[in-house]
Amino acid sequence: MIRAVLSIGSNMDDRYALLETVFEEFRDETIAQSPIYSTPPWGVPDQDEFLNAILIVNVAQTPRELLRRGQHLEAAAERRRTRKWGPRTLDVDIIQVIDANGVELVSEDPELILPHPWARHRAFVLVPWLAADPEARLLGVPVREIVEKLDIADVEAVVEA
Ligand code: PH2
Ligand code: MG
Ligand code: MG
Repeated sequence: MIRAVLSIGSNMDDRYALLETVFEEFRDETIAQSPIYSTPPWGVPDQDEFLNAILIVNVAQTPRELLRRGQHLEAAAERRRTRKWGPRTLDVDIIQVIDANGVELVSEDPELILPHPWARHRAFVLVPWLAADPEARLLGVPVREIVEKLDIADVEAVVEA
């Protein structure tokens, strides 16, 4: 059994319905879920606002199997990979994995880098994560402390939808 933190996002088509496909897929394995947030596009600014949320799941799978499940949902959403950090119908990212012994996994595997290399910079991940788990830690550091060091404008721009 692993515990994984999933960040989900959408800025195309019926965003709520697309996020709902992920909530539905993991309904029986979800241990915590954030509200849905409206977030300004990060990285590539000239695109529509995103909806983002965090889901914390317990799954009897390997991280790779979990990755495939997320990719399957992205494919079902007819995700097209056009531009890095560009518009997408659905993105399911694995932010962190904790193994059965409570140890946070660290991986340099280019297909699944853990923890997610950009997570610490992204208010659209960290703010929902704190809402789902106020005690969350990333590589031992309280997520609350990481958020305090982000640009306050970026943090305040992440608002419940
Ligand atoms: N995802 C990206 C790039 N930029 N910005 C927001 N607000 N939300 C996202 O989910 C997002 C993004 C690439 O995965
Ligand atoms: Mg992503
Ligand atoms: Mg992704």
